[in-house]
Amino acid sequence: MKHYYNPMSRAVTTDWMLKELDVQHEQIIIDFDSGENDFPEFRKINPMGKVPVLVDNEKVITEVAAICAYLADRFPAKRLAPEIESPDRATYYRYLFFAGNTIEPALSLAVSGIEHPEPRSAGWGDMLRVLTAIEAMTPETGWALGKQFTAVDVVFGGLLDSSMAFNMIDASPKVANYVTRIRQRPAYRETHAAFQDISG
Ligand SMILES: N[C@@H](CCC(=O)N[C@@H](CS)C(=O)NCC(=O)O)C(=O)O
Repeated sequence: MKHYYNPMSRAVTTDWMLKELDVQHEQIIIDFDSGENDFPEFRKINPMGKVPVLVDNEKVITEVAAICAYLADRFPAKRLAPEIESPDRATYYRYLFFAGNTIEPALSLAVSGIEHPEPRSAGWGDMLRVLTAIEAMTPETGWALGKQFTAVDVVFGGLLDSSMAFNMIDASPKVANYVTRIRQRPAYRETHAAFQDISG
């Protein structure tokens, strides 16, 4: 399994997922400064020229949430996904897609000081709605699906963590406490050395 990675990128989240699962992999560092993500051989693997990328059995997987969900299903004994028949699967998918489809674009626009002119047609609505949904979806205790830590906490929790570290959100006490629990996980700590300087 090959993991295309850069230590100051979203690939830290997939690296954390690999560490949670204790999966052996080849770590291939993509150096943005020398434009390695624009090299034709990398663009052939991911035409977006972005990391993370996971290659497993010659199959390419891109997008943080897709990689984490794939890995959770690939190593079911580690129980980082609810079983396929479990009713929790509904909530699981909801969080996985909410992170990339809704939180990410809303935050990207907000930090650039841009407001979408038509929140009703923008899939993410607006920042107020997104923050209200984050507050409602953040668990008071434990993890997003309850007692079981899952890939959702890596994806959704990881995004809240980096959003706080880069001052993109003003976290409520509930969100801050959840992120504190995230930051205490040994696999998180092992994979977020560069971020710990930022987040403290
Ligand atoms: N939607 C993608 C976003 C990936 C992404 O934006 N990666 C950034 C680093 S955090 C990147 O590779 N940027 C290099 C570029 O766009 O040139 C995902 O979830 O994986």
